[in-house]
Amino acid sequence: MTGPAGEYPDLEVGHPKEWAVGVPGIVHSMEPALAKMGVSRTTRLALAINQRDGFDCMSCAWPDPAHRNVLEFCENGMKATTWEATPITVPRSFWAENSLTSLLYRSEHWLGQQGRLTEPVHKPAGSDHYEPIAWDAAFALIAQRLDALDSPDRAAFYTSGRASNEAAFLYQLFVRAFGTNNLPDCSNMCHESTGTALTSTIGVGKSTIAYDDFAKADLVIVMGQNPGTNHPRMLTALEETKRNGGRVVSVNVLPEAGLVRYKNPQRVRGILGKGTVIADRFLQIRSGGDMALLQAVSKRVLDAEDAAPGTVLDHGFLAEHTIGLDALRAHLAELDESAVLAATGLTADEIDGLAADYLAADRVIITWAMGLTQHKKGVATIKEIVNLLLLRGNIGRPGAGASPIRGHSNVQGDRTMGIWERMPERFLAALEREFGFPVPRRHGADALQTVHGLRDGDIDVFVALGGNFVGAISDTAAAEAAMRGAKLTVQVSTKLNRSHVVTGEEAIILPTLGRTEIDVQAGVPQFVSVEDSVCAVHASHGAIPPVAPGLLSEVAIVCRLAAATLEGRADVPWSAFEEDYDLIRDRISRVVPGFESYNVDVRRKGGFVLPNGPRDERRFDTASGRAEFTVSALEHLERPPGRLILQTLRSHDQFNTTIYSLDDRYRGIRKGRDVVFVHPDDLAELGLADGDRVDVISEWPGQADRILPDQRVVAYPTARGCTAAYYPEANVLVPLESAAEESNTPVSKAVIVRLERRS
Ligand SMILES: Nc1nc2c(c(=O)[nH]1)N[C@H]1C(S)=C(S)[C@@H](COP(=O)(O)OP(=O)(O)OC[C@H]3O[C@@H](n4cnc5c(=O)[nH]c(N)nc54)[C@H](O)[C@@H]3O)O[C@H]1N2
Ligand SMILES: Nc1nc2c(c(=O)[nH]1)N[C@H]1C(S)=C(S)[C@@H](COP(=O)(O)OP(=O)(O)OC[C@H]3O[C@@H](n4cnc5c(=O)[nH]c(N)nc54)[C@H](O)[C@@H]3O)O[C@H]1N2
Ligand SMILES: [Mo]
Repeated sequence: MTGPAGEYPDLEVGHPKEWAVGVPGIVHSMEPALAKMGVSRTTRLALAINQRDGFDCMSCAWPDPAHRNVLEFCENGMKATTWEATPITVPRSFWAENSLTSLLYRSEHWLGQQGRLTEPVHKPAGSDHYEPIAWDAAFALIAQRLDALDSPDRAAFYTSGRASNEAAFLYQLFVRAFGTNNLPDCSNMCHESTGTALTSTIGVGKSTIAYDDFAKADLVIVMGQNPGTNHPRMLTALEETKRNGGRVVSVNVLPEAGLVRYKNPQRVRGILGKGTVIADRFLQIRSGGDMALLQAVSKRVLDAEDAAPGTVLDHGFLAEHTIGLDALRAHLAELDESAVLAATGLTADEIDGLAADYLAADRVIITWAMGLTQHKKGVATIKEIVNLLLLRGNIGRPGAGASPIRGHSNVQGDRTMGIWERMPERFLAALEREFGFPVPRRHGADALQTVHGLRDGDIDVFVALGGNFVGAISDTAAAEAAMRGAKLTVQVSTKLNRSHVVTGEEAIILPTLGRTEIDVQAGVPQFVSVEDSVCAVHASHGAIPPVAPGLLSEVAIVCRLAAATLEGRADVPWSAFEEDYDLIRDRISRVVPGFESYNVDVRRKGGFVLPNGPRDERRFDTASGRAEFTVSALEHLERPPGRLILQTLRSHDQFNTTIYSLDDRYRGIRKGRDVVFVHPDDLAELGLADGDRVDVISEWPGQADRILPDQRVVAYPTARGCTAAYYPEANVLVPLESAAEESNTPVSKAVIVRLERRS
C-alpha cells in the first residue's frame, strides 16, 4: 500500500512486525555508517561503544553488563553513534546561503542531515542570517547580555541529558554563581513524574535495582515502555529473566515488537532461530488506565491475604519499614471494579491473571518509561507501583525492585550533579561550603515554566546545553512564539535542529565535541563520566579524532562562558578546570554524596555504583523515615463521544527530535512520518477507513483548536479509543496547559483529539 500526498509522497504502509532486533537490525545499523565513514572509522567506533576504555553510548541510559560482548551495542546505538560521528560538516557558506526564514520550512530530518556544526555563529538582532563569530567574541557577547539583565532570574539555562557529569556540574555551578536556579532540563518532560513519586514514597528518585537483578527476577512487569526500539539491550536482560525461569508481562496500549519476540544478535540461537518470546502475558490497556490496574492488583493481593492470613504479605518488612498500609487497605476495600474495567479496558480475568503472576512470584521487578510518566496522573500511577511492590517486600532484595528506565544516556547523572531547578537544601549548602559564594535558594523555573516565562516577558535570555527545546516541549506553536520573545538564545550543540532556527531577537550557536570524539586539553587526553539507569557511574573516552579543528568540549565552553560572565565574581578556577577534568571531579567528590573518591573509583574497571538506601539497606529517607504507602483517588480520562485519546511516541528510526530515517520498521511504516494509528473498530465507528487523509485536531476547553494537518490513517491494533502519532511532529497538539499533577510534565501521552477527513 502506498499513500499519496503531503510531505512524504512515497509513504508505504505494511504490516507491523512481531519480532525485534536480530541480525537484520545490526546490518541495517552499519550500512549508513560504512557508506559515510569508511571501514576503519566505523570499526574503531563499533569496537569502542560501551567498552571499558571506550565511550558510553548516547542512545539511552540502559546499563552495561559486567560481561561485555565484543560489540556491546544495538542497532539504535549504532545509529546514534554514526549520526554524531559523520564526517559531514556544515560549511561556512551555509549561513549566507540559508536565511533563517528559509530554514523554517526544513524538517528536523533535513536539518540533522546537514552535518556537524564546526564554528560559532551569531545572528544579530534584526538579521535573517547567522554569521561566523570568533569564540571569544561570542563569549563576551553572551556575558554582556547576561550582565545587562535586571535580575539573574531573567535568564534560563536548559540542559539535555547528554551532558557529562563534569560538564553538568560546572554548568549548574556557573548558573548558581550567576545567581539563579532557573535550570530546566529534558527530565522535566521525561521522568520527572518518576522522581517526584519515588522521592516522596521511598526517599530516592532512582531505580532500586542492580543490573543483574533481571536475571534473578521471577517476574518483570514492563509498563508503558517500548524497549525493542528505545532500550534494545534491555531485551537481552529480559531474555535472561526468561532463561532462568522468570516471566515477563507487558502492559501497553500497543503490541510493541520487541516484547512479542526477540532475536538476540549476540547469540547464534538468536541469529538462526525463531528468537525468544519475551512477554508471557500482554495486557493491552487503555491509555492512562495503569493507576486503576495497579490498584486492582493490589486489592487482589490484599484479598488473598485475607483468605489465607499470614501467607501473602511480607509482614516483617511491612512492620519494620513501611507506614500507611491501613489507609491503603481501607481505600482499596472501596475500589469500584466497574470503574477499573472502564479505565483499563481489560477484563476481570486479565487482571486476575496479572495478580496471579504477582502472587506466584517471590521476586518482582516493575519497569516503566514514558507510557506512565507523561500522563496527568503519572505521579499517582508510579506511587501505585510502589504500593504494589511494598506489599510483598519487593524492594531492597535481590531480583526485586522499582526500575524506571531512563531516556537520555546521562539524564540521571545530570540530576545527581545538580541540574534541577529545585535541588534540595543539603546540595545547595554543600555547594556553598565548597565554593564560598552565596548560592540562591529560591526555586527556579522548570521546562514548562520557562516557556511561560519567555511568553510573559519574565525571561529574556535562554541558554541550552544541548537538546532541542522548542522541538521537544509541548505546544510547538506556543513554544516557538515564546522563544521568539527572548532577547538572546544560545545553543551549545553538535548538530542543527529546530531550536537553532526559531530564535530570540539575537542568537548564538556554539558547536561542541561529541562523546565519540577524543578530547585533548593542554596536551592530555581527558575522559568524562556518566551515570546509567541503575546508578552505575563510569568513564567515557572518545574514540575518534574531532570532526574539525578548533571545536571546544562542553566543559571548555562552560568554563569560558563562566569566566567571561562572572569575571572573578566567584572564586572558581575555571581555566584550571578546563585543562584538567580530574580537578572538576575532585570538587564534585566534596559536594555530591557517593562520589567521595571519584577520581579513584571512576578509573576502576567498570566504574562504581552509587549508594542507594532502599536497594542496599532498606533505608528510606522519606519524611517518616519509612517507605510510605499512599492513597490516590481513582481517576481516568473520559473520552468524549467521537473523540480519541492520542499518544505521541517514537518511531524506530529516531532519537527524540533527531530523525535518522523516515522508516518505522517494526510498525510497518516506510518513507514517511505523517501517519496516525487507529483501531479498525474505531475507524468504522468514526466513518473512516485505512488510507484516508485526515486533520488531527486537539481540543482543550476554552481554547482554539490545535491542528496537525494531513495525516494518513493507518488501521492498527492499538487499544480501542486510543490513537498514536509521532513525536515531535505531533507536539503541536499537546496543550501547554496540559501537565501532570505535581511533576508538571507535559501530558504527551493523552491528548483528546478528533479526526476530520480532508475533502
Ligand atoms: N532509539 C531510541 N532510543 C531512545 C529514544 C529515542 O527516541 N530513540 N529516546 C530516549 C528517551 S529520552 C526516552 S525517555 C526513552 C523513551 O522510551 P519509551 O517510553 O519506550 O518511548 P515512547 O516511544 O514514548 O513509548 C512509550 C510507550 O508507552 C506506551 N504507552 C503510551 N501510553 C500508555 C499508557 O497509558 N499505559 C501504558 N501501559 N502504556 C502506554 C506506548 O504504546 C509506547 O510503547 O527512550 C530513550 N531511548
Ligand atoms: N510530544 C512529546 N514530546 C516529548 C516526548 C514525547 O514522548 N512526546 N518526550 C520527551 C522526552 S522523554 C525528552 S527526554 C525530551 C528530549 O528533549 P531534548 O533532550 O531537548 O531533545 P533531543 O532531541 O534529545 O536533542 C537533540 C539535539 O541535541 C544536540 N546534541 C546531541 N548530542 C549532543 C552533545 O553531545 N552535546 C550537545 N551539546 N548537544 C548535543 C543536537 O543538536 C540534537 O539536535 O523530549 C520530550 N518531548
Ligand atoms: Mo526522555
